[in-house]
Amino acid sequence: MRLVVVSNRVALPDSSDRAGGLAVALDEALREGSEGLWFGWNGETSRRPSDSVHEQRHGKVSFATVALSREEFAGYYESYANRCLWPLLHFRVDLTAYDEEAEHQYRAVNERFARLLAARLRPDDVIWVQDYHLIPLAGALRRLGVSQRIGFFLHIPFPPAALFETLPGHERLAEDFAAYDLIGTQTEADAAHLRDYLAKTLAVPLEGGSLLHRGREVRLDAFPIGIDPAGFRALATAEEGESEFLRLRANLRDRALVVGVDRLDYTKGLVRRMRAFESLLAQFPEARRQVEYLQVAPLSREQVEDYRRFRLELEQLTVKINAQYGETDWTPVHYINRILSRATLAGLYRAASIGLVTPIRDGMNLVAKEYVAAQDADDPGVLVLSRFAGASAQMPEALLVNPYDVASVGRALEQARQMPRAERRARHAALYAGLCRQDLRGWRQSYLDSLRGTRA
Ligand code: ADQ
Repeated sequence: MRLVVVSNRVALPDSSDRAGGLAVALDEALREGSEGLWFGWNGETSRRPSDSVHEQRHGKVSFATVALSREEFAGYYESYANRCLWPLLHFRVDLTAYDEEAEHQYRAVNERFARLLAARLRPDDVIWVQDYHLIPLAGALRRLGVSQRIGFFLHIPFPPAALFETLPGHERLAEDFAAYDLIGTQTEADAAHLRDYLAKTLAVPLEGGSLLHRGREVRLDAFPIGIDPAGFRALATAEEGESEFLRLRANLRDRALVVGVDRLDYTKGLVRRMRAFESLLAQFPEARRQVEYLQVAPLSREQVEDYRRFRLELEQLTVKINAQYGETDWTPVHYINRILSRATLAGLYRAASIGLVTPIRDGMNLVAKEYVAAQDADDPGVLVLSRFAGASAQMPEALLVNPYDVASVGRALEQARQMPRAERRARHAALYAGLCRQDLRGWRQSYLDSLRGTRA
C-alpha cells in the first residue's frame, strides 16, 4: 500500500521547515512502504490560479506541489483558515472573523487540490490528510469517485458544539468531516467534542466511538502526538547544544532561567505569561535578581491584524517590566523574535531551570515535551504547564496551572524555583518515561494501523 500525505505545506527534503519533528515523522511514514506521495502547497503565490503540479522524487517518495494564487492565499489561508477556523477551534469566538467570499476560496482550493490529487491516485493508496486547512478535501475526493481509505488528523483542539455552532455554514464542515474513514484528534476531550457535535448536527447515531452516516462508518479517536525524546536529548548534549548550554550558564552565573518558546500567537498566552512572571517578582521580592525570563517568539502570521495588535501589547509589557524591576546589572525579561536551530533550542532548554508553557488553549504543545526531553536527568528543571494544553493530559507530573489565574502561575514559578532536587528528579523521571511511552513513531504507527483497519 502506498501512503499519500496531504498537508497545507509540503516540507521538501532540502527545505528549512523540515527541522520540525512533524515533517520528519511524516517523511518516515512515507518511506516505510514501497512508495510514498506528499501533496500540498509549495508556499508560493502566483498572479492567477494554476493547475501546474511540480513533482520531484527523492528515493521512494514523490513530492507534488502546487502554487496558490494571491486571491486564494488571501481567502483560503489568511482569512478562512487563520482568521476564522484557527481562533474558533481554539475557543476564541470573539476573534473569529467569518467572511463568505473567504469560505468560497477555502472550498475552491480544496476542490482544486482534490482534482489534482485524484489524477495521481492508485487503487491501493491510503490517504492521510493533515489539519484544519483541508477539512473539505475528503468530501471533494469522494465526489470525484475516490473510494480509497482517507484519514484526517486535527493538530489543534476542537471546541464544544455550542461554540462551533456559531460559525456560519458550520453544517457544511460537518458533512465534510463525515467523508473520512478515520478522524484523529490530539486528546480524548477533542474527540468527544467532535463526536458530540457531528452526531447532533448530522443527526446520526453513535456506535462505540464511530458515527454511522449515509451507510458509511466514520471512526473518531484520540492519537496524542509525541516527539523523539532520545533524539532530542542527544541534540542537547551534542556539540552545538552543549556549547549553547555552557554559554548561557556562564552568562547567567547563578541566576535561574525561565524559558518560553512559542510562535508569536495569541493562543500561546504570552501576555498573561509575562504578567505571571511580573507577579512572581511582585509577590516574592526575594526572587528578584535571582531569576531571568527569556521568551523566544518568532513572528507568525504578521499579515493578520490580531497578531500585530497582540505583538505590540507584548512588547510594551516587556519594556514596562524591565523598566519597573530592572537594575543596572540585572534585566528581568529578555524577548527575542528569532527562529533558533533545533540544537540551540535543545541547549537553551537544558540551561533553563524552569520551562514555562502556558497556552490558553493548545492542541498538544510540543515545546513542553521537548523541554522535558532536553533536561539533565540528574539535575533537571521543572515544567510549568497550562492545563489547557493537550499535553497536560499526558504530563500530570508537571506543575499544572490555570493561565487565566496570573497570580497562581506566579506562585507556581516560585514553587518551581524552590523545588528540592529529589522532587525534580522524580517528576522528571515520570515525565520522561511518559514521552517514551507515547512517542512520535508510536503516534504515526497507531494512527496508520487504525486507518488501515477501518472498514475491516
Ligand atoms: P504549533 O502551534 O506550532 O503546532 P507546538 O506544538 O508547540 O505548536 O510546536 C512548535 C514547534 O516549533 C516546536 O517543535 C518548537 O520547538 C518549534 N519552535 C517554536 N519556536 C521556535 C523558535 N524560535 N525557533 C525554532 N523552533 C521553534 C501545532 C499545534 C500544537 C501541536 C502541533 C503538532 O498548535 O498544539 O502540538 O501542531 O501537532
